[in-house]
Order: sequence, then C-alpha cells, then structure tokens
Amino acid sequence: MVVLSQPVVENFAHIKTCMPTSNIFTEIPVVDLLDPDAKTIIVEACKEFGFFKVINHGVPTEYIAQLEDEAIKFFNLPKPEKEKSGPPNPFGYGNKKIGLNGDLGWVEYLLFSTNPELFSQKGKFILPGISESFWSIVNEYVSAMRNMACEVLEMIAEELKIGPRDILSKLLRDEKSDTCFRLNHYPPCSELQALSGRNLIGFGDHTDPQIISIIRSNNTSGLQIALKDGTWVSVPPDQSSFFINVGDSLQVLTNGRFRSVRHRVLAGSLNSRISMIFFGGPPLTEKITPLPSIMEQGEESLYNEFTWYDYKKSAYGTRLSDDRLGFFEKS
Ligand code: GA4
Repeated sequence: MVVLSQPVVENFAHIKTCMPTSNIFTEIPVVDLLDPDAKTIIVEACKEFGFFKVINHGVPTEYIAQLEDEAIKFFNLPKPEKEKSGPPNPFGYGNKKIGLNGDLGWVEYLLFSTNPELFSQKGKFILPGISESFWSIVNEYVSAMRNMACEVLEMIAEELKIGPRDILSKLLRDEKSDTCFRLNHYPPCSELQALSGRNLIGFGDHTDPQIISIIRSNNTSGLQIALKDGTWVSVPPDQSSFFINVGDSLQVLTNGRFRSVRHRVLAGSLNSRISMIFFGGPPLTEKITPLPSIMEQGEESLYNEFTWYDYKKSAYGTRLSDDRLGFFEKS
C-alpha cells in the first residue's frame, strides 16, 4: 500500500535519462537462509555478481510494514515540513541532490547515521523534524539488518575458511561500526517518459563504499545492476525479500575475489518506489586491507593500505559514478 501522489520535485531539468532496457535479471541467485547450502550459494553470488536475494530471513512482515508506513507518512508531509530535517550534510532530508558534488536524481530521501558518536548527543537523536517513535522504529529495523548482515558475513567466513567465524562480522558488531541507513522515495514521472520515451534516472550508477548493503523495496521495479560485461539488468521487485550488495570494502577485504556491484535505480512512470537500505561499514579507524588468511602464498594485495576514514574522506570528494577504489589500487 503506497499513497504518495504529491510531486516532490518541480522539474526534471538536468536529471539524467537512459534508454529503457528489457533485460531482466533472471539468473538472480536466491539464498534461503535456512538452507544448509546457503553459504556456498552466497560466496558464488558474491564472486559472480556481488549481488543476491535473501528469502526465509526471519524478519517479520509487520515489522517492515511499520517502517514503510512511517516513511510514507514522512514523504507525504508538505515540503517545508520535510525540509526541517535537511539539508543532508551528509545526513538528513535531501531532495534531488545526492552527495555534495552535483549529482542529481529523481529521488527524495532521508539519510541517517546509526553511529552514536556521529549522530546523537547523550543518547538523544538530533535530526530535527523526526519523531522519537520514527527514530525508534528505524533503530529496531537497523538492528535486524545488522543481525542479518552479520549472519551472512559469518557464512562467508565459514565458506572461505578464513579463520574465526566473526572475522568479518565483528566489524559491524563493533560499537563504533560506521553504519548508515537510507529511506528513498522515487516519485512516478510519467510526463517525461511519455515525452521522451526514455527512463529518468532515480539514483545514478555507483558502487557502495561499505562492506555490505541490504536493500528492501516495495513492489515497484527500478533497481538495476551491472553484470561483469557491463550489461544493465533489471531486478524484479520482491517486497518480501531482501537484496544484498557487496560493497567496495568487502571487495578489498577479499583482495578482489568478491565484486562490489555497480547498481542504479530508474524512476517509474506509474508507481512510487520506496526503498530502505542498510549500509554496514566498519569503525573509522579500521584498516581496509585484504585479510591475511584469504591470501594464497605469494599473493600480493591489489590495493594500497587505507583506513575506512581515509576511504570515506576520499569518497565524499567524488561524483556518484566515479570509480572510488581506483584511487587505492596499486599501479
Ligand atoms: C553511495 C551509497 C550510499 O547511498 C551513501 C551515498 C553517499 C551520500 O548519498 O551521501 C555518497 C555515495 C554513497 C558515494 C559517493 C558520495 C557519497 C554520495 C556521493 C556522491 C550514503 C554512501 O555511503 O556512499
């Protein structure tokens, strides 16, 4: 159930478009978290696509619906009300502008940090315009996502046989873990599509800088991922499942064995898309370097050493579609 009619952006000048594609991602790996073979399927999917879908995840539907309802209530507010929670610097309410370097998309969003050091004072949430009850629902959801992300990372560690089961998940369990959370609303944009026959870009193509991201959306299409050969394929929506992305940091931690997946979102012409994304990042001081236990004898790191703080600092100076890892690759 999505009731979002009011146009949130007045015009679409300067927002990029692309030709519609009919490629549907039919080979999407589906991971049943209750299946004893899940870890093998996860590792294969991370190598081939950097992307997979999770079913039997145990997160109750009502729980997800509650957050979606709060998001809809927020995005349905009059613009001046929403703007009380903005501008995003980098957290808060944003409309069309993504990041600080001129990227635009057909999207409005709320970006939260769940790192208490960055975002709260004496345990009190400080983003204006967001109620305590909304914030507490966000926190409960984020904690369920953290648990799922950790479970997946533990399965990965087991399958790769890279030492203690928590070698990766401890980076997200750390109380200083730098995770953030995003609610996106992509309003329909029938006018432009009818005029040009092209798709408006909701969120431009990019890779996620963190270790792992978990996406959930309502039943509206739009998400696309790039395959290894660069072909864009559309991911069929499934509101009862979660989609998991490998991020840049996990690509580095596995010395390139896993692929940080390039993805984007196209705006639709009929329905509003609402998505919620958990981004699991390590503590700022953590060194992002290939895990010694993964390296084969004589294997060299593909990357120069850096901390998550270095990477974030560099990322915030880039455009959305930039190859951020490129700056850290050994020449
Ligand atoms: C992409 C993934 C997440 O949405 C995000 C984005 C962040 C932002 O919206 O502020 C960035 C983008 C993302 C990477 C490059 C910089 C920073 C916008 C941008 C142009 C929250 C993140 O962590 O990195």
